[in-house]
Amino acid sequence: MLSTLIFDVDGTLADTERDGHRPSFNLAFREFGLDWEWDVALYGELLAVTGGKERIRHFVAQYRSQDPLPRDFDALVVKLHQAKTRHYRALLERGEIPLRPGVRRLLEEARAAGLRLAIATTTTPENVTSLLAATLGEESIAWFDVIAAGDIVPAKKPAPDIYHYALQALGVPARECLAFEDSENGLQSSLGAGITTLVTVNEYTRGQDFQGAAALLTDLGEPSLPYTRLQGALPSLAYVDLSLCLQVLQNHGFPREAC
Ligand code: XBP
Ligand code: MG
Repeated sequence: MLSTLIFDVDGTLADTERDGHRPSFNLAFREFGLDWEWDVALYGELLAVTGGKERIRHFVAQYRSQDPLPRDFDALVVKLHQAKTRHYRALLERGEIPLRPGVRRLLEEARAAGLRLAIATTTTPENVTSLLAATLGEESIAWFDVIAAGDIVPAKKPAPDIYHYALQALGVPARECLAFEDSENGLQSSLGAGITTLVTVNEYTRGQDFQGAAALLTDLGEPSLPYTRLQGALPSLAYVDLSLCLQVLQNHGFPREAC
């Protein structure tokens, strides 16, 4: 039985990283007078670390280890991330990042069929609500019974914490859920919580290891713009609707709760 769809945000609901988070980090670095510039290629490497604050710390440790640490570095990381989030939300509110193909259509179909919707993401709750408001309208925030986001859990993806949190808040077993992810870190997180997962890739994640995914697609597709199947037993050219979601869960569902 499929009762709930759980969506990742960055890379899944919308292609937010290259032209959203990345330039927002760079604006924050400039605002604080730092000569750090994350170009498209470097950002692709930094995406191995989830969480914006964790990513900044990783960047300094890996790429600026020769520089003396700025004074009160921990406080600076928090301030940089707050500034970045401000820039990112402004960019979303200008409508610069659209939803990926099939996202609106599947959300609306799921709502009409009485399925529950939830979010499990590493980004901040305010980034989630800004993206939803900008793309689907303020009222869409209430479509999601649970928005599990960011620092609400101690360990970010690939740890399963955020998906465990979402399942607990929803009060549903993993076997009734289908997760939608875009990255290896995200897939490890949802699988770690025992949730059957459908992956739609993007330019940053296409080459990653998606072992365990129920299906690997270019996107959720539209009737007029079918997805391309990259892995798994779904039809090779189609679009993801609830009947396909049910088929995925039946064919690939976990026979047991995650340990
Ligand atoms: C992707 C992430 C986030 C974003 C940046 O999240 O790892 O950290 O890159 O957002 P998702 P923050 O789980 O939705 O794929 O700076 O707010 O962390
Ligand atoms: Mg993602």
